[in-house]
Amino acid sequence: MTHFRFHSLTILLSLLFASGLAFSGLAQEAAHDEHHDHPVTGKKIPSPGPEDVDKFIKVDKEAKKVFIPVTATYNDANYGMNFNGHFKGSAVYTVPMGWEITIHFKNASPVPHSAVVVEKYMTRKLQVGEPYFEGASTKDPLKGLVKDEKFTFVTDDVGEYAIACGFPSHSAGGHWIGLNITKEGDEASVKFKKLQ
Ligand SMILES: [Cu+2]
Repeated sequence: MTHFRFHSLTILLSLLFASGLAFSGLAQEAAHDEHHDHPVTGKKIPSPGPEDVDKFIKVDKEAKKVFIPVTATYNDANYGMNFNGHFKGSAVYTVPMGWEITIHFKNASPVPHSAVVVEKYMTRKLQVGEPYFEGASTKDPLKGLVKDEKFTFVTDDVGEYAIACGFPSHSAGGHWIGLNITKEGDEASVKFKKLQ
């Protein structure tokens, strides 16, 4: 009987210890979410608004090609976790299916970032996974060590996608912008929400 009691106490203590560990894990995650660990969060310049769209897309309608410059940490919006000053889908590119997209990725901060095109719902995950379209990411997006790289892919499916940062937890923290591939249409465009 004594032995049994001792054993129950051990189990109880183990459970308490385990829940303590789980709690400290959550606390660490919360601290990470606030991004106190980012040393440089970008310049204090305004995010581009509707009047600036021409600087952030080049369209060749005849060739059905789009060129999109995408700078991570363009400014300090969202603790630097932005593309061209936008985050959480506040910029949305719209491109017809079958067109070719070239993304010119740049990282303006010493913090690792990357770009990978995934289905929009994937942005909520800790890791966004493989690019949806073949070739639609910077090299090794999980590590995000690329500073300047171009990649080209063909939009061979319709749907709501995101240009997301592949560095773990960044897209869940808002480091993504929208990319809609439409079935019809002969024009590509970008819309910027007005951010203060
Ligand atoms: Cu990032």
